[in-house]
Amino acid sequence: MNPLIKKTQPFNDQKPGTSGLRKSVKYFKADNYLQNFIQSIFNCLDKLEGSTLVLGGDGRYFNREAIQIILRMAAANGVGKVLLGQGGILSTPAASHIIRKYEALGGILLTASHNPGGPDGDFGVKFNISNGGPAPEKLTNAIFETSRQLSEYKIAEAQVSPIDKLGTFTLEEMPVEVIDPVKDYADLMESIFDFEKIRELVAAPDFNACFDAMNAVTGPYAEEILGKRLGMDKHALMNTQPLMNFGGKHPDPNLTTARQLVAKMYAPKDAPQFGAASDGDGDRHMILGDYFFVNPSDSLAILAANARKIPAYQEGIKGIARSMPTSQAADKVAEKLGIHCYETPTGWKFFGNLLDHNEITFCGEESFGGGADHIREKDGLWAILFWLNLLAVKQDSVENIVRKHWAEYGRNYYSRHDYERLPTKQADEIMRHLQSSLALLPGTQFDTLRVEKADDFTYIDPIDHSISEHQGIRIIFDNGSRIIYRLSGTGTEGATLRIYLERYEADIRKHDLDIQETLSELIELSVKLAKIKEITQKDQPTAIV
Ligand code: VG1
Ligand code: CO
Repeated sequence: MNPLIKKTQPFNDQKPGTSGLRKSVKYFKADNYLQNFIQSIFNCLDKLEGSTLVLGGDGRYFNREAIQIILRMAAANGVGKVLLGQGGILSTPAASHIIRKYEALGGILLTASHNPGGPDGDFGVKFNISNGGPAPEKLTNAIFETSRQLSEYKIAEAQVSPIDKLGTFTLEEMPVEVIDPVKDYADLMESIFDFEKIRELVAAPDFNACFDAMNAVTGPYAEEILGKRLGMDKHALMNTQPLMNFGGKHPDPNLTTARQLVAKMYAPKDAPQFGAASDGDGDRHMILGDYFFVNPSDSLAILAANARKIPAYQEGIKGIARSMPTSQAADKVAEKLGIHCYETPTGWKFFGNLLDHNEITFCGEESFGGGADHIREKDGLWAILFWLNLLAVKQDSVENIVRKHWAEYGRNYYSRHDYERLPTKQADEIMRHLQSSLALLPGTQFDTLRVEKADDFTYIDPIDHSISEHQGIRIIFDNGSRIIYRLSGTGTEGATLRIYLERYEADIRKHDLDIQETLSELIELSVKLAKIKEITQKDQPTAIV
């Protein structure tokens, strides 16, 4: 084979963020933008020649075209074999599992996760390493440096690969195996949870559940696992057809964007007992009860506290990790269990080392992310199946399980206020201003709140000792309350400032208060300390999660 060597100009903006490179589709469709990034990944992989790579995506607009390009580039770069999800489909957790199961060198995942899709939406590329997890910072930095100097890329002659039919074909000399995107993952889930028990629950006449795939990648997974294997009714599975533009909706499972599901679960009459949704690429989860929302930070804590109820975790869990802005609810559980709770920067890549070295079994993030050591990505359906298994064992409602948890451990009132699409200059000014005020804050009293500690979070990986700086401004008060500020690394337009607010309440008589009201003192202070109004002229956040 004679690969074509194409001359190209480097781009200076291909720095992967919290979870891969995300840009609007227009960027990725522009001349050589995708090609350059893929070649930059390939140039950074020592053992690429002859290796096996996994390829697939969340099915969004440009997924199929991108797959054709990447296959031709893989063949030209000497890749030994590609395992491709049929039709170009692989959820992020399924891709992670397949990389591990078939001992691939890594995988290229085409997704912009919860960002909207379509010709005017976003696209994204992630590289995952052989443990199945997102590339660590050392590698993403190397890819970025390579992309800034790239002058050529390799691609095989144009030809259309048949990506929809199961089986193997060859592209030049490279075999491409088109695999069922669902089966391996569904088997893995069946090996973790008690499907028999969940089937009984689902079949019970007084139990109704519903799941919203939001026209994103989890649709086929839900149909197989929740529908075929667990017996959930067709009508209980909503929006299971993956669409290139997600039906024009925002595939983000939260109370604002998952409107259809929320309307069902908050109906005044006959609401199901259990509701769940996942995001564009299937790694997030939202859990709802009848007229009840489970905060994702609480979800992690509750799963950890109840781990022994699940077949795979009967022996108990080794440790927990949560991203720094995630509420400290999991810490209370770890304390009681006598295990360690690690605090890592935002993004799943920081959990990989802890999982690989058996330091932790569960990990999670406030942004609707939860997962365990079965793969190296967060896993939406895993968390949903966990909850179903728990409901089946406990024979109790979602709300009761959460309330009993608060009664035992206390409640961490929690909310995130986002200021989206700020001019980058304003966002940087806010962060600079906060950084410069850190030294003076400790010891300062603001009404009932006294600052105990204020810093810019630095993480030292306990396994490889790599250092990650500037991972968020933390203001910690002596009653355990916290205000955290950080800039999003997944947005594609301007800058998004996230403010995370948390207040702990041990008193069970105060577990039924309004969240925003309970946090109001912290909210006001967070706006004042960061000079939000002066710098942005904004009175309100654009989103409250
Ligand atoms: C957001 C979340 C973070 C998550 C990341 C990727 O990042 O806050 O917790 O790991 O998205 O998730 P950021 O930098 O915008 O805050 V996904 O499901 O979008 O791949
Ligand atoms: Co996602």
